[in-house]
Amino acid sequence: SAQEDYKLWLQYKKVQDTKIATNYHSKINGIVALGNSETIQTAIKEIQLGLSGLIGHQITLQKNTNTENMLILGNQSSLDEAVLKNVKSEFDLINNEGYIIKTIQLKNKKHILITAKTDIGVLYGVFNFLKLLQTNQQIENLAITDSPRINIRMLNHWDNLDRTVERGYAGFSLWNWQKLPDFIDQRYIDYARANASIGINGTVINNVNANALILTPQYLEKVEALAKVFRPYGIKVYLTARFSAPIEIGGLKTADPFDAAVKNWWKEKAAEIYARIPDFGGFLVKANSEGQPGPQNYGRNHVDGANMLADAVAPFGGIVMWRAFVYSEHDVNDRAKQAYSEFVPYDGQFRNNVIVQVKNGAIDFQPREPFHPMFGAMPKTPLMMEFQITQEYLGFSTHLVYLPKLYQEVLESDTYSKGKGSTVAKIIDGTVDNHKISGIAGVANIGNDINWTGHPFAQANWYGFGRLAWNPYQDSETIAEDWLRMTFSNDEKFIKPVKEMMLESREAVVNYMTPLGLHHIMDTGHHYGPGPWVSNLSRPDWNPTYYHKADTKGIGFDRSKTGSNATAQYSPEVAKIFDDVANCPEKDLLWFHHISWDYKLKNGETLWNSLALKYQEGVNQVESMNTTWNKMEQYVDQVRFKEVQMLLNIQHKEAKWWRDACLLYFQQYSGKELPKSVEKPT
Ligand code: GCW
Repeated sequence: SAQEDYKLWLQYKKVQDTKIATNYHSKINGIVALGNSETIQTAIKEIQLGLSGLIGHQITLQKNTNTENMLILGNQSSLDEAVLKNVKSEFDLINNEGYIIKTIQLKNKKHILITAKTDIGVLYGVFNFLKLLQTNQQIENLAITDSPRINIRMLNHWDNLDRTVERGYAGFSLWNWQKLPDFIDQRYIDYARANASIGINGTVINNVNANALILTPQYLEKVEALAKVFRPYGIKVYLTARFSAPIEIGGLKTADPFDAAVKNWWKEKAAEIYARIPDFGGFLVKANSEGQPGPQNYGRNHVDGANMLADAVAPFGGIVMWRAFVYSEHDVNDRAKQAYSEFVPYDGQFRNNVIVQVKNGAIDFQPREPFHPMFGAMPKTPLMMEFQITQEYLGFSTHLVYLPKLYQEVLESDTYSKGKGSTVAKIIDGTVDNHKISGIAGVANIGNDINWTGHPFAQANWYGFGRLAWNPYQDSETIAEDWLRMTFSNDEKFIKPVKEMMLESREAVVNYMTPLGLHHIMDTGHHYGPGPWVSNLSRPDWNPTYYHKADTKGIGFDRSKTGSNATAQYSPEVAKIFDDVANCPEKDLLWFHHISWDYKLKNGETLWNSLALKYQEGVNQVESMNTTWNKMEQYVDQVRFKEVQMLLNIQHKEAKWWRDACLLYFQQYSGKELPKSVEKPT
C-alpha cells in the first residue's frame, strides 16, 4: 500500500516465520533504558515502535534487570560496574559514534546490551539491532562492535527555496519554508529516522547553486527549527554559502575575500548562525563553476575564498566543504583535466577545517566514469567524495538502477598514490594520508513523493549510499539483500532473483546508454534520453559530439598521451594501463581512446559490432528484469508491485529507444551493417 511505500526500509512488519518470531519474543522481555537525553528518548521510541511491529507485542520499559532477557540501552557512563565489566574490551574497539551489541550475563541471567560511548552511538546500535530482526538473523550470543570509518556522512539537497529541486525527480522539496518554523511536518522526523538508521550525520538542506536568502534571519529561524528536529538523530545541518551574499543580503559593494569588511561580514554571519544553531556543521560552496560567483571574480583563487570562510566558522568548530566541480569554457581542450589542473597546485594551502569535495569522476555523474584523478593527488588536503544519488544521467526516477554497484566500483579503484592498495576508499576515509577529517556526500534523490524517491527501488540508493558512507568497504550485494529483506520480504524465493536483478541493473544502464566508455551523450539540458547528435550548444563542452568524437574512422575521446594526455593526471601505474589501448579496460575504452570501427575487441568482434552488441545486451537485460519482476507479485503488496512493473516497462521501451537512436546515429559514421543478433530499429 501507499503506507508501505512511505515507510522505506523501516517497515517493522511482523516477522513471518513463527519460530523466529517466538524466539525473538522470548529473548526480549522488556527494555531497561538508561539516561534520558533526547537521543535516548528517541532510541526508546524507535525500539518500541520496531519491536511492537516485528514481534507483534508492546515491549514495556522495566526499572531493573531482575527478570531475564532485558534489552539494556545506555551509553558507557550510564552503565554500572556489573554491566560494564562485560564490555570493557569492546569499548577499545569503537570510536565515538560506534556501538556494541552484546549478550551479557548478570547474576546468571542473560540480557542483551546495546551500548556506546555516546548517546548517538546507542541510537545507531538500536537501529542495527532492529536490522538483525528485520533481516531475520539469530540473536543468541550476540557480540557485535561496529564504527563508522568516515566522519562526515551527508546528504546534499539541491533544493531551492521555492521548493523546486534541481535534478530532483521525486516531487518538490521536503522543506516547507512557508510553514516553518512553527509547523513541523512529520516527514522531517521520518527523514531523520531514516537517515539515522543508516548512520547519515549531516545534511546540506539547500542547493549548491545557492540563494543568499537562506542566510537571512527570516530563513535562519526556519533552519534552526529543522536543526532542532534533526539534532536528537545525530544529524547536523549545513548550508550552502553563496559567495556574493555579502553584496546581495549584506549591502556591501564587494565580496572580495581580501576585503576587511567582507571578512568581517562572514565572521558576524557565522556568529549569528551559531547563536541559533550551536552545532551547525558549516558551509558547502560551489564557486566559480557554471556561472556561480566566487573568489576569481576578484582576481583571488579557491584557497583565498575557502580560507576566508573557514576562518569565519573555525571559532565554532565549523568546516568548509569547497567543491572541485569546475570547468571553464575558455579551456575546452579536455574538460576532464580541469579540476585537477585547477586544484592540485593548491595542495597544502587550505586551512585545516577545509575539505575539498570531489565528484566521483572527472566529468559529471555518468553511468560509468573512471575514478577522478584528484583522488590520491592531494595528499595534504582531505578530499571528500561526492556521489550523486539522484539519477540525473541515469533515467531519473523512472529507471531502476542500483547505484551502490557504481559507488563500490569507484571506492575500490586503486589510485596507487602511496603504492598498490591506495584505493579511493582509503583516500577518502583519511587512512592513506592520515587526515583528521574525512567525508562523503550524496546528492539526495528525495522529494515529497509519497515514496520519497519516485521509484520504489530508488530508496535502495539512498539506503545503500548511507551504508557505504558508514563503511566504504562493504559489498553492495550484502547491502542490496539487507534492503530487500527490510523493505519487502525475507522470502528466499523473492530475495534471490530480485537481488540479482538489482545487481545487474547498473551494468544494464551502462550498456543501453553509454557502453565501452562512452559518456555524456544524453540529450541536452535535461539529460534524459539519447542525444549524441547534439552539437549546436554555445559551449562546446556541453555538446555530446565533443565527448564521443565519432567520425568515419572511429569513435572515442583520445585522452591518452597521443591525445589530451589526461591519463598523465593518474599515478604512473594507473596511467600506464589507461594509456595503452591493448591494456585499457574495455569498459573505459572510449573514455580514453579514439578507436577505429574495425578494431577487434577481446571477444573477437570489431568495435562497431561490439558496440551494437552491448546496446542490445542492455535491452535484453532490462527485458529479463521485467520477466523477473513479473514473477514476484505474490511477495509484494499491490501498490509497489504495480509501480515497479509499470516503471520497468517504460525502462524497457526506453532502453530500445537508446539503442536505436545511438546505433542509427553512429551508423552514419561507421557505415556498417548491424550484427544479426541486434534487433533492427523500427
Ligand atoms: O551535474 C551538473 C548538473 C547541475 C549541477 C552541477 C553541479 C547543481 O547538471 O544541475 O548544479 O552539476 O554539480 O554543480
